Amino acid sequence: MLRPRPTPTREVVNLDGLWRFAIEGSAGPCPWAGPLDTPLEAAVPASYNDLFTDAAIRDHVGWVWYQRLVRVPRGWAGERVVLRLDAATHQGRVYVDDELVAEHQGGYTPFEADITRLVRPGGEFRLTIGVGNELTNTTIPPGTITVSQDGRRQQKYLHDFYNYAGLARSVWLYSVPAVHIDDITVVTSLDGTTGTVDYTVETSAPATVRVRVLDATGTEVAASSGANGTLRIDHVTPWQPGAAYLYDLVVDIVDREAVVDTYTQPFGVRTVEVRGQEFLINGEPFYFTGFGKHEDTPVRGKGHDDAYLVHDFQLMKWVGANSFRTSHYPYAEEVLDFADRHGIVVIDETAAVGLNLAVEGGLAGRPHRPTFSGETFNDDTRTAHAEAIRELIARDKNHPSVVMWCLANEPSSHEEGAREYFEPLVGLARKLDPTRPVSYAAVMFATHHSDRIMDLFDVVCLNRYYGWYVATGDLITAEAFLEGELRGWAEKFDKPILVSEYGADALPGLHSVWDTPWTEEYQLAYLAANHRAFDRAEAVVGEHVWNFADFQTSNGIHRVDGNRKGVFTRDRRPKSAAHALRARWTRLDNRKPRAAD
Ligand code: BDP
Repeated sequence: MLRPRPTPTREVVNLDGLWRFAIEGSAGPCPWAGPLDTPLEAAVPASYNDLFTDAAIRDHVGWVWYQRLVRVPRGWAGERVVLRLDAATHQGRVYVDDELVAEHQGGYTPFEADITRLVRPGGEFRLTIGVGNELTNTTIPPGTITVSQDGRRQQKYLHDFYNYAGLARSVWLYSVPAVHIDDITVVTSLDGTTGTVDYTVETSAPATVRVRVLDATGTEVAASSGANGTLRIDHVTPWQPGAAYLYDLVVDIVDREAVVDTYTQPFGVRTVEVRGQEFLINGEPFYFTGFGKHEDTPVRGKGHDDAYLVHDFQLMKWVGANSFRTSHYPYAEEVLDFADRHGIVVIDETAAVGLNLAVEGGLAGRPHRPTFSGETFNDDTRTAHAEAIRELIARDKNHPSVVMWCLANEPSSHEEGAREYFEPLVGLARKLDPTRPVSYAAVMFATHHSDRIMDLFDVVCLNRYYGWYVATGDLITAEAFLEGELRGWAEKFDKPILVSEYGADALPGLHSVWDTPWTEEYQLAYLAANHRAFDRAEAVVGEHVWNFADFQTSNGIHRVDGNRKGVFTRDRRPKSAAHALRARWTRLDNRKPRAAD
């Protein structure tokens, strides 16, 4: 799916700002049929939960309504008019005046509606968007709704981060010509100093397509015609981690000599490959340094914010991070565009976090309901999960920064039914994108002995908390356990290992000379113990600390004002660990440190 971009044949209007806002039941039975009767206004983009001081809004389970008036530019006569929501978390319903024009399930991928027949150039319409936040056993991510004894509906879920909801990304109105470009797919490879670019263009009707490649100076370096083909770029400048280089693919639909529609798709030329226990980018072994992140800031919740985007990337560069994982859902497209332009490597994850009922049994492994069964996560869950994979790949396939798909975070991969659940999903991801490795992030409970699915994937991604949830406060035992487990996975699967999570909570300002959990010193010592084990295990190709920054968690979990495993605080101040990571990572130059270094 193409991002809305202004081009000589397309115009884009951004609809962000203040919208009328109400929660279900507070604005009459049919709020889209007229002006929303409410004193409240909400900012878009932002999660709505932390904007107000009313707990009934923050804890609301169900639908909320956003409404505003929109004027269609008067120059759009003869054009198609399209509404685009970058995200509605987790369900969206869009009304133009009284008419339902789009419905969407899944809170982190975009959807659109062609509303041409309902609006007129120069005219105004009432745009109402319903956003639902309910999570069930057939949504991605999943959850359960319970009713308390006093009648309150409550949302439970199997992940720790707060269930922020609302319009957390931009809303757009844009125009396209009647015959237009629907989609573009670019796949690149390198052949010595020549870059090859396989492209496919989908159009709304049969049309004559012309393509050109422009380099970063705007000079044409290749051209062709036809809806698909291969372009060759001599003396190509590859896209590299830390040294981004982007070309533009300019796609035109032409009718004789007239350009009917034109769209510019940026792309980078690079290859990704897993070979033995190595992860190769452009044929070179790559060592991942960085973080699992969250879209999470004070007040805005999961609302996209360009200022935080710039600042977070500055901090990642400062600390020597060359990569991050979009834990635990697809991030705003602005983030991936920025990563493309700044040479940061991305592992792109679906929102399938919490497919794991073993967590109900806790670390002690008490009896729990089976994760994969008709009553728990079933065929309908998998159908929703498949759609999440389809929408993620459709949205992000052209980003050079994205080097791997992560299909799920911490599913119960050691339980019966896991293989039946995951095998078709891995097949789907490979069919949709045969060029990128596929992974999932494995939970502590699943060891190399008990896991049932790792052989289906390309990279062993491990979330491991030795020294925090296991062997708490005993880093000597933790280091030995960790090293043993890393060796076990390497021997059994002979694949690269990425430690996709490791971390310890730390309260900034809390200090101790002892190995005392929650102190800044303990977070430092914890990371150092982990690093020693990584450096001795040859198969480890990367380390993603959990988390980049402290983040908000649900009320139902024991945390001190959120998850404090951040290397930076929620307002992005470095803890002591940030300086230690900086010392380690800034001298690596994308290569694996050795135990002797
Ligand atoms: C891991 C989860 C992550 C949590 C983390 C933690 O993948 O989302 O925030 O644990 O407990 O299991 O800090």
